[in-house]
Amino acid sequence: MTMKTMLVLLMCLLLCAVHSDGKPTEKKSHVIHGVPLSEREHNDDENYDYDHEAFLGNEEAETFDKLPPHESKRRLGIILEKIDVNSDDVISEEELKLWLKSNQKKLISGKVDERWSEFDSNKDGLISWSEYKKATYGYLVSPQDEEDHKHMIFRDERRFRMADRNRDSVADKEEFTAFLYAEDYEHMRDVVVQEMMEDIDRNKDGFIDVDEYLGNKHLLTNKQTVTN
Ligand SMILES: [Ca+2]
Ligand SMILES: [Ca+2]
Ligand SMILES: [Ca+2]
Ligand SMILES: [Ca+2]
Repeated sequence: MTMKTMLVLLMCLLLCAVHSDGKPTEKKSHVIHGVPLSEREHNDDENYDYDHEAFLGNEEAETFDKLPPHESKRRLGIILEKIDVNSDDVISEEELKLWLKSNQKKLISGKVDERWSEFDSNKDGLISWSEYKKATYGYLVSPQDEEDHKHMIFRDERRFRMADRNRDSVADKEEFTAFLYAEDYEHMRDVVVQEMMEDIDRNKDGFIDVDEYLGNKHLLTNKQTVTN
């Protein structure tokens, strides 16, 4: 078995363990549900692009696509050594999870960087609630528009305040990442659960019945993050 075949098998095995179906994100709020390990489509019948990017990171995957086979094999060897933290020549599930988690963090960090200037209008390196609100809801002009989006704005502000851990009313990069990718942060769990309850409990009786559960199952299972 070649190293490349081994790698593909390893990736399939462990990606199956760490990700589930990728249904579209619910548009009820701006919290990002489930961070994909790659932006490419995951379809192993067609190709392994998703797995490659998840495993290598998007920039590295692009570089690998252009390399001759002997060079990609050499570089894969180096990467495998990096993943094998305890150097026992075996890559454990835990080691691969750590590796994927670190790639996922880099992907998220890149995405936050890409969007930062959209929100930080006064360029002070911090994002205030009013900057976020203006950039996100500034297009709402009529009082009716505002009224229609009142609940969404309320939810965003509640999550923004929760992410603002030092309570200085502005978000630094870490805080803003927790705001956007709340599901990945322990201290954001309460607000994530609260938002999910609000989305799923349609009749607002404080419980989730079977119909409500079945109708919103994707909200509860749409996880592509690497979990412990
Ligand atoms: Ca090892
Ligand atoms: Ca600012
Ligand atoms: Ca803050
Ligand atoms: Ca209910």
